[in-house]
Amino acid sequence: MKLLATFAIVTALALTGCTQTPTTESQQQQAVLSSNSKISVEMSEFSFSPASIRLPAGESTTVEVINVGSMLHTFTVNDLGIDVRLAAGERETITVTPEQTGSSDSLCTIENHAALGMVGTVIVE
Ligand SMILES: [Cu+2]
Repeated sequence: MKLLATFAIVTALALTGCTQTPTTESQQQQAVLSSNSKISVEMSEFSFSPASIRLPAGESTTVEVINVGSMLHTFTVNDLGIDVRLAAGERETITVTPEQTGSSDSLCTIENHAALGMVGTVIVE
């Protein structure tokens, strides 16, 4: 909180103390914030919810993977280098910036979980 308050004061001084295009820095920060969207994927026996997710190409997306089931699961997307392994009740947040558009398979790599339904699709567009 202390850091935030200090930042706000500094920003206010910068805005009032300068008459020439003082907003460049804050405009850049807003662009970064707006391009970073967030998606959640829940894992359980034996499915991903949602099974299909969409990611914007060339942009950073935060993906929160949550294991709401009672067994060990993974959220694995080989094409995108994603391999999140979580025990029951665990969650992990990753950041993905896919460069190429297209469709990739997601799956759980534990035993026969994929065959039982733990498969999905990641669409980069
Ligand atoms: Cu699994």
